[in-house]
Amino acid sequence: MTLAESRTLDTYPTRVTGEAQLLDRTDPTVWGGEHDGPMDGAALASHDSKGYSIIEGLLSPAEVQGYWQELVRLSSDEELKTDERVVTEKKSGNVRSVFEVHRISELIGELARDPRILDRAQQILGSDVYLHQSRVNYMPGFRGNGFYWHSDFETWHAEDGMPKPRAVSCSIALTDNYPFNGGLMVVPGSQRTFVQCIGETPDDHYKASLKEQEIGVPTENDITKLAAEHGIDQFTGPAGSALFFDSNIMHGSGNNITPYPRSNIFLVFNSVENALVEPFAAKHPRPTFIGSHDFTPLTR
Ligand code: 6CS
Ligand code: FE
Repeated sequence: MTLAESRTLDTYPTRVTGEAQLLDRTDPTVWGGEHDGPMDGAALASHDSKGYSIIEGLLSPAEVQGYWQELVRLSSDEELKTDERVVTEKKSGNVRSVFEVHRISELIGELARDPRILDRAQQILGSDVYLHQSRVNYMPGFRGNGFYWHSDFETWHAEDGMPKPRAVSCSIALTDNYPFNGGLMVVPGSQRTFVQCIGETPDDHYKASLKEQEIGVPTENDITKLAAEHGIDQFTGPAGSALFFDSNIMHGSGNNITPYPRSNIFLVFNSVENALVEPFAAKHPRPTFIGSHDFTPLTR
C-alpha cells in the first residue's frame, strides 16, 4: 500500500485544518475472550463498556517499596539526567518522566513480563503484545504539572503510525492516588469515539508535547460533549493499584500542589497485529524511545 493510499484509507484522520469531528471507533475495545486470560466475563464486559479496569493491590507493599526505590535511583542518576529519554518539568527542571524505562531498569523490564500484567494485556488485545512505550512519571508534590485532556491513540496514530486503537496502557501507582494529588481522570466510554484534533503536527513535536501538549488536544467543546454524555471518573487508590486503560480513552490529570507525589510506572502494550507503519499525520515518526519499533512479542 502506498503512503497516499494509506492516507486515503485512514479510518482515524486527525490533525485536521478544518472543523474537528467526533468519529465512531470502528474497532473493538476488547479483542480477547474470558478463556484467554485472568479476566472473567464480567471484568471483560466492564472494561469493554468503560474502557478501563482497576486492579487494587496488584503489587504488594514490599514490591511497591522496591519499585519506588528504583524510581528514586533513576531520578538521582546524574548521568541519566543528560539522556534524551529523561523529560524534565518546564519550570522546576525536576525529572518529570523517564522514557524507555523497561530498557534502562532491569527491574521494570521484568515487571512488563509479569503475568499479572502481561496476561491481562494479551487478553484485552486478543493477541501477543509488545511494548510500544514505557515511562515512569514522577508528578512530584507542590510543583507537579498534570497532563491536559487527550487520547493517547490520537498521538500514537498521528505521530508514531499506530494503525488501530488495539493497544492498552497499564499505569501502576507507586504512591497513594488521592483525588487531590493529580489523580488520573478518565471519561468512561469515550474510547468508542475518536476525537479529531486540529492543527498540523510541528516537526520534532515531542520535544514540546511531552512537557506540555498543545497540538493533538481536543477542543473544549468536544470535551464538554464527552463529559456530558459519559461523566468523569477518577483513578484513586493505594500504592500498588493498577489501572488498565484503552489507548483511545479521553484522560488527563490536574496539577499536584499537595505535599504528596503521584508517581507511577506506565507501560503501553500494543498488539503484534497492530505494528507501527508510517505516521498518519506527521512528516517523520517520533524517536523509538517513545514509539518502539521492536515488535518482538513479550514472553514471560
Ligand atoms: O505522547 C505520548 O506518547 C505520551 N503522552 C501522554 C500525555 N500520554 C501518553 C504518552 O505517554
Ligand atoms: Fe496519556
